This record gives sequence, C-alpha cells and structure tokens, in this order.
Amino acid sequence: IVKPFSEIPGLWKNGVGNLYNFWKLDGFRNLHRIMLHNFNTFGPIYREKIGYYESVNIIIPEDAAILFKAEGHYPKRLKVEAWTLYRDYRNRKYGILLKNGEEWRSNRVILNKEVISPKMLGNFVPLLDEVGQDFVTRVNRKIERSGQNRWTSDLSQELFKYALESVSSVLYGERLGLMLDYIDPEAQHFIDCITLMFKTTSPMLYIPPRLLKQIGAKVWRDHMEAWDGIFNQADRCIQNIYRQLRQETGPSKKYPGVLASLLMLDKLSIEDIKASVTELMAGGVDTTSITLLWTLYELAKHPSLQEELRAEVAAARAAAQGDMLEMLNRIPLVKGALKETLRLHPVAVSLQRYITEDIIIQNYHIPAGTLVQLGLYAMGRDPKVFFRPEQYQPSRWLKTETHYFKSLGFGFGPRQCLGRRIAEAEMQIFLIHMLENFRVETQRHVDVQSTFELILVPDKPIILTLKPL
Ligand code: HEM
Ligand code: 2DC
Repeated sequence: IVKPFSEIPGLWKNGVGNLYNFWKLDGFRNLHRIMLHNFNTFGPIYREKIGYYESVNIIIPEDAAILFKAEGHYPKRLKVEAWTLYRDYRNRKYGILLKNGEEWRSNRVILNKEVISPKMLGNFVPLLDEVGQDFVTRVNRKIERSGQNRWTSDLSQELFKYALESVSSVLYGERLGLMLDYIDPEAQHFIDCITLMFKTTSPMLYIPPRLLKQIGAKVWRDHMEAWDGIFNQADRCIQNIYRQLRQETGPSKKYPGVLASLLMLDKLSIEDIKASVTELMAGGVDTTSITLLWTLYELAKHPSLQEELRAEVAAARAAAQGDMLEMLNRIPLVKGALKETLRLHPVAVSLQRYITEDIIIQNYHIPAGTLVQLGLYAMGRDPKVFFRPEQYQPSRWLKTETHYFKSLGFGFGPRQCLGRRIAEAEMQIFLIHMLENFRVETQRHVDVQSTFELILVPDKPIILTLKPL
C-alpha cells in the first residue's frame, strides 16, 4: 500500500536549523556532495527543507519519467528569486527563463522556431565553424609565441571568450572579435559579470534576497552590479543590430542572426525580445565553456580515447568532404564524449518541477504542487544507474541499450534548455577543430572536483598543454 507524504525520510522539519548545518558544511559550495550524501543516507527518495525552500529529491531514471509526466502544460522550475527580484527592482521584463504560465508558452513557441528547431542548425553551423577556426588560429599563435612548440595554460578565460563569441555570432549574426589579441574591455567585463552573477546567486537560494536587499548586504549589491553589467552590454549589442536593421534597404540573403530574425518576424514585443536575447547571451557563456574545459581535461587524462576520437573526426571529415553540417552526423563518439562529460560534470546539479498532479514515487504519495528535484549530479554517479560510473567512457552512449531518462544534461521536455542546439553544435565544432589540430595533455595527476557556484564549476584551475599534431 502507498505510504503517505509525511513518511518520506529526510530532515524536513526544521528549515532554519538545517540552514545552519548546511552553512557549517559549506553547503553553499557543496550542494552536489550534500545531495549525494543524502541519497546514501536516506535512499532513492528524501524530503528536505533548507531555509525557505522545501523539496522532494529523487535519483532513479524511472522516477524522473514519472516526474516529467506530471509537469503539466506550463512546466515550472524552482524560482530563483534573486533573478526575478533584480528585474522587478529595475523594471525589466522577464525573459523566457523567468516567465511562467501562458506567457512563457506563447513566447517559447516562437523562440523555439528561431533558436532550437533543427532547421536553424544549417544557419548556425557556418557561423560557429568560423569561430572554431579562429580559435585554432589563436592557439597556434600562442604556441608560436611560447617558442616551445606548445602552449600550457588554464584555458577557462579563452573558453569563455570562445563561448561568448560563438553565441553572439549566432544571436547577432556578427562577430565581436574576441579571438583577437586586443579585445573590447566591455566584452571582458560582461564575461566577469556573468561569473559574478552566478556566484552571488547561490547563497540567495537559501536566504531570501528581499531580506539581503533590505539590510544592504554585499552579496545583493554585487549581484545587482553583475546584472547591470550584463544588461548594459546586451543592450548595446541589441541597439546596434536594431539600428542597422532600420537603415537596411532591401532584404539580404545572408542569415542575419536570431535577434534580427525575431525583430523581422514581429511576433514578440521588442521588450520581450530584448529580455530573452539578453538571457540567451548570458546563458551561453559559462555553460558551454566549462563543459568544454571538462571535456578537454578528460581527453587529456585518456590519451588513447583522444586518439579514437581523432580518428572518428578524420573519417567524418573525409566522408563529408569537409561539409561541417554533414560532419556533425558522423561523429557519434564525440557526441558520446559530451554526454559523458555532462554525466560526470553536469552544469545543473538538479532538474526541478512543481508537479501539477499527485504522483506516486518509490511507493510514497506526493501531492500536486510539490517541488520535486531530480539529483542530476547524484544520478550520474550512481552505480545502480550507470555501470562503473567513475569511468569516463563515451562509448557507453553508443550501445543500443536504452538510455531511458538517463541523458538529461539539458533538462527535459518543452521547458528543456532553449540553447541546447546552439550549445551542442558549438561544442561539437570546437572539439572537431581541436582534435584535428592539437594533442591535449595534462600535468601530473591533479584531481579536480566540482564546486557549486549555482552552476557546477571546477574547484581549481585546470592546466592543460596543447601541442600541434
Ligand atoms: C535552461 C543546461 C547551454 C540558455 C537550461 C536548463 C538546463 C540547461 C539543465 C533547465 C532545463 C529544464 O529545466 O528542463 C545547459 C547546459 C548547457 C547549456 C548543460 C551547455 C553545456 C545554454 C546556452 C544557452 C542556454 C548556450 C543560450 C544560448 C538557456 C535558457 C534556458 C535554459 C534560455 C531556460 C529555458 C526555459 O525556461 O524555457 N539549460 N544549458 N543554455 N538554458 Fe541552458
Ligand atoms: C541551481 O537548487 C541549483 O542553464 C538550485 O543557462 C536549482 C536550480 C534552479 C535553476 C537552474 C539552476 C539550479 C542551475 C543553472 C540553470 C538554472 C536554470 C537555467 C540555468 C540550469 C539547478 C542555466 C545555467 C541558464 C542560465 C541563464 C541565465 C544566465 C540568464
């Protein structure tokens, strides 16, 4: 017989007491490890209340399937109050990330066509390919200058620039020029603001930002400044395209980018377009760059796997005769590597939904309206879900065995990552160019772990060496 909600194990009775323990455990940076620990203690389902937010946590793919079947027509994630408070305070519209209900749905339908529909890939790929080639040129210049026929560094800043250049090129149909030696300090400031914005968000998941704002806390002030910097830079880019569009005489044949397409389509208000394009630009930097950094790190640790991938890319290049769009259909192992990276190093520690109907998970009754979280990081490392989870093994994604609700790095369903197609193409193209040109090596074994800064990021710099082939 089904057990009641109140019998779900966990520490859910004392939110403030839990917040204190959480803080002692450095929980703001350890959320992923605490979740792992909780699953080990309580089993595959537990309830929890930290500060003001209460949830039920699950880990099994079959349970994830039940969760997503109960997400309703307007799937809703955990509300990140720091992000909505900023917009309320500055009188800015919510973009697609923060909208809910019918407004979310009507905006998302239109954005889907321009951003995530497979038809758009043909437009994005040439733009992304150009950025990938420029990255190779840049690395070659660094190698030359080193005078040692190699380049050793923490690539994260380079990857941030690659990611921002890529996403901007798709959004605006124009290059920012971040692969050059001298870059616009405003663009660098934008990158720094995104990192600061994420970092300052995590404590505010547990301590209400309204309160922190009232007492003038530094974390809230930093958060405001970070979003101000993000919006200022995005506004400049958007204004620029808007002006160009009004001066243009005839329609041109060239793909003009997501922003210009949305403006010409004239189905969303300018304010809605601005809000969502800003979120796309901000969401497109740390996510892909950190996933690529982890991938290079894993390839450096697994040289024979790296050679296997290189061979796959070479064969794809030959078969596709250099046509990049076609090449992307011929690199299953590269795609497996990216899935494997997101399994071990997901960007999002969890996926969450407020369920719209009662469900039964692990024989417990969960009422409609409950926030249910799938522990994505924990699932990726669970030996009951993945065979030898500690091993980085892209080929596990090639097997015909089902991957039922196991590949969830970009979320699921109509509320999944809007930038998914851009992110995937951008990362695949990056790896193709890197594998074709360089060998990636790492120093003596340095073990790098994840740390939670709203998204999961490496807890120490990852130093890699790139050598020409
Ligand atoms: C949402 C992951 C890159 C823009 C999400 C979600 C996840 C995610 C897990 C929540 C999905 C859900 O609740 O089901 C990732 C990963 C990325 C990535 C792993 C790269 C490796 C990007 C990029 C962009 C972007 C490049 C922009 C171009 C967004 C937006 C949403 C979102 C706008 C909110 C969509 C909505 O609420 O309707 N992403 N993301 N993401 N992502 Fe990404
Ligand atoms: C963080 O407990 C942990 O894709 C919380 O591109 C639950 C939670 C809620 C929303 C998640 C967030 C976590 C991680 C970062 C995500 C976010 C939704 C979208 C965002 C997953 C798991 C992200 C990185 C977007 C960010 C776009 C923004 C910069 C405009």
